Amino acid sequence: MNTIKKYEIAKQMYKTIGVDTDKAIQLLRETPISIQCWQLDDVTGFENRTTGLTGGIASTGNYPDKPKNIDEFRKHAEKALSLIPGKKKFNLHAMYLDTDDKIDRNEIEPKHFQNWVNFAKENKIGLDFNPTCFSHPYSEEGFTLSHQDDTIRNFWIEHVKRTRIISDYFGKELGVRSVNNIWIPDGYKDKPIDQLAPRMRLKDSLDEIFKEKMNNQNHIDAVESKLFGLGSESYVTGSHEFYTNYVKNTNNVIICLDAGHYHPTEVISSKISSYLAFNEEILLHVSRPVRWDSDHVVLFDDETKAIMHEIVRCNALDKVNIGLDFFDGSINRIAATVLGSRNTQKALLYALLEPVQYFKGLENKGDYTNRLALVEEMKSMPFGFVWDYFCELENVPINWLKEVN
Ligand code: RNT
Ligand code: ZN
Repeated sequence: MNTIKKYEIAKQMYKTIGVDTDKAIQLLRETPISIQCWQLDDVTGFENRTTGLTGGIASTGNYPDKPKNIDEFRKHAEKALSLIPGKKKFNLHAMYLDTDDKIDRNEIEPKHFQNWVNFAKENKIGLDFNPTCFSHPYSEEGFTLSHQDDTIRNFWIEHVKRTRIISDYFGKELGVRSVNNIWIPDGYKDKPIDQLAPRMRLKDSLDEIFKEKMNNQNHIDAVESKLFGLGSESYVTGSHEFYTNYVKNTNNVIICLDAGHYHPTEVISSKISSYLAFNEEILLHVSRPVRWDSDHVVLFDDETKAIMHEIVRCNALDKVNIGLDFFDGSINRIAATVLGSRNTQKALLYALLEPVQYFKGLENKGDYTNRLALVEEMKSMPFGFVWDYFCELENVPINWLKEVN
């Protein structure tokens, strides 16, 4: 049976429970997914440097065919993008600059990213951005924006200020707002005596960085919290509580919730509504922690579905920016990028195919028996037929693996 016939059957089945599959597909098509560039090369980038990946994050594995230069990298990116349906953004890090000049992080300018803007225009996608506050001699002492040495702290302040200008340039050039997400690795391996002083310095650095007000149509700032990293097991300056308070007290800065940055049994799907209750916009780093912040490829698993259910059930597609963050060097990197992106979109479609209003009605009536039973029934609905139809509409292969192989 062909894809359209299968879709028609699914459409009728969803219709009987009050779900409009065409509408779900339309919403999915319009929702951008921000694809992290760094899965394609194990978080390496294109700077002239000898430092490996630092900052307490790690990509393991040595699958062949890691791109050798930026042109090859862009070819891999294009291949991956061509196999991912829907609306896309490409998420760059400052260390992916494109220039032959020897530029340090406190010297980057929009012109060093001009080729990326061209790339985005050609591929009809938006861009997002990140300062790179790791893999650099000035991050080796474990502190950047909260370092006690003013020379080092000011170096990073200047770097981040410049990333805001570049992010703003992306937004202006592409007509799609760019999110500039600040994540710093700062923290202590062992128990600190003074937990407050680094946080006071981080607050100070951020205030200085955000002093220059920017047009939020082109650019918005985000800050990403974390519980621990390799080498910062006991204390991280930019904790969840720190940034939650920071965004509450600062206009136009949003929180970034990374699925791997909490205690092992803590999930970000249960945090989203607490920000929405205060009308806060959110950036997500959809990821998969396995025992620690391991950044495994995103699966179509329970937590990814729970995250998307939350967004849809809270009617917050316009409040939540969906970004991805994983890096696995042990498998084909293009396949990893495609798989994690498609799984995220699948989870979103799965959530969009739920009769939310009906379920809310059951809940409000106190009918928890039907709520539980019907949510379980949903799991055997012909969701896959709708997904395949969506891929066909978007002109991307249903069997994408064949292409990568
Ligand atoms: C690190 C953060 C951060 C990075 C990227 C590469 O724990 O999750 O988002 O993964 O900046
Ligand atoms: Zn992250």
